[in-house]
Amino acid sequence: MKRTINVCLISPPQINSLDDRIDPPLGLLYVAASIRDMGIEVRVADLASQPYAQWEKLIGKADVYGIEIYTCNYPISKQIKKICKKLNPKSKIVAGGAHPTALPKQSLKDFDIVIKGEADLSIKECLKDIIKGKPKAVYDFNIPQDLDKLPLPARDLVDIKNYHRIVGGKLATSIITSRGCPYKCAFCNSPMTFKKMRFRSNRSVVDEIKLIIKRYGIRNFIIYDDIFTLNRARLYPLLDEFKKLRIKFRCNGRADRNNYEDFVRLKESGCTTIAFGAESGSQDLLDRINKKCTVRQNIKAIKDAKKAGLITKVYLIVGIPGENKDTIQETKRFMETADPDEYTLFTFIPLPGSDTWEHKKKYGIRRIVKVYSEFYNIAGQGEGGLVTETDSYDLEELMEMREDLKGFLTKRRWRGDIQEYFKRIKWR
Ligand code: B12
Repeated sequence: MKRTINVCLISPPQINSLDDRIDPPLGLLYVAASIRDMGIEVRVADLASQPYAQWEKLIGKADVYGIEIYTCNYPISKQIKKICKKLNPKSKIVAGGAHPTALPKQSLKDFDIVIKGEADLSIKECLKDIIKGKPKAVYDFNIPQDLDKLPLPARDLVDIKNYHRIVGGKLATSIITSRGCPYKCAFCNSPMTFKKMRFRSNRSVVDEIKLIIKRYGIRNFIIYDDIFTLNRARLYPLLDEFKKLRIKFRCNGRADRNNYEDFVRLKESGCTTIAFGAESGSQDLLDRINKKCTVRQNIKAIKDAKKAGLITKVYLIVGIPGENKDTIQETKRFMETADPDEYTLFTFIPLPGSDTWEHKKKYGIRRIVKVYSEFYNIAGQGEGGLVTETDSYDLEELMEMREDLKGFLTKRRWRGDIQEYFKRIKWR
């Protein structure tokens, strides 16, 4: 391999999605920034919403290609790899992201190199090895301990105004102020990819926001931390800074960790919407997935957050192992009692890297239809692949339960950004 190389990082499209150009590929932009820091030329090809006929042109010739792979994108990533090899048969294809992190051996059958977990540091080692002509097959977890030392995401490599995220009625963009999560919910891949919880300093977050305002004039944000509101000692001073910046934002909270005062402060600092992973109205199901939170806590948090003037959103999952007609009724009752403003309904999928994938028996998972393109969910629409059978349901029963819950949910009245967004895309 020659001494000077160039890299193209690729974000595959999400073909099942209603709209896959909703947020810029933030993780990929972090990786791009690290590569640029080495003085290596890097481009980003975000294939979201791009016609297939354009892919070859968008990807272009490079020495190294990096593809971000979620499980549902695995099949399409293999197609993308073929395009890359056609463009440059000598190129190396690096696979990263949630899926190769969870299933590195399998991923190596289709790609040249796998980087596990956060790639900010490993990508540098990997590219140096490629230049030397001796890359490893797998680069193991190399966790950045001090997030402040990482370069900010290379947002200039995409057109961030060409994404559709709406927060507070206006175009927004994504930021992340911490990585990882101290909880280990059985359905989530985050503990596998991030291993350890780390926070950025408030100064670094404020500097990034100021830069985005200055460069792009964007003042509305979606904060993608697994739980933004975890640590009051850092949260309250950060919210004071947000107030001064006059921004609007949306974030994820946690019902058992937040109280009314937190919600009031969030509201005062420009928070429009807070989302909780309520998942289900059945305490038994919450316990089964190690949620470490009660239905009562979820109800109280939603009521308190609404009282504080926030729009409240809940993430629900239908088909948690153990789900049956009775637990569906419990979820309906929960939604009636808590009365959140918005919801997203996901269909349960044992995602590679999650505990439900690793320990199927423990959760009574009888069957997984391993058609990876079906491992998707469409936010807001309640649509998603049906891939699991458990001790309490088969595929048909799962579909019936989902239709039942969807029927109930769509009859209720909702308010929030997602409704606004759906109005816009219907209108377009
Ligand atoms: C924000 C987010 C989204 C956003 C925006 C995604 C984006 N492109 O930024 C939206 C709403 C669009 C989205 C959609 C979906 N998401 Co999502 N999402 C997330 C979330 C909450 C945060 C991602 C993030 O920004 N993290 C912070 C950055 C720093 O980390 P990162 O993105 O992982 O990137 C690091 C590493 O992964 C790695 N890396 C990333 N890309 C690459 C590329 C290369 C070449 C290399 C070497 C390394 C590398 O290095 C990065 C820097 O350290 C994660 C959960 C989580 N905690 O990570 C889920 C998560 C990634 N999503 C997930 C899923 C399943 C989906 C959906 C299929 C819908 C769904 N929920 O079912 C869709 C499909 C999207 C698609 N394009 O195909 C799963 C993936 C699990 C899996 N095995 O596939 C996760 C892990 C959540 C979970 N349920 O466990 N998502």
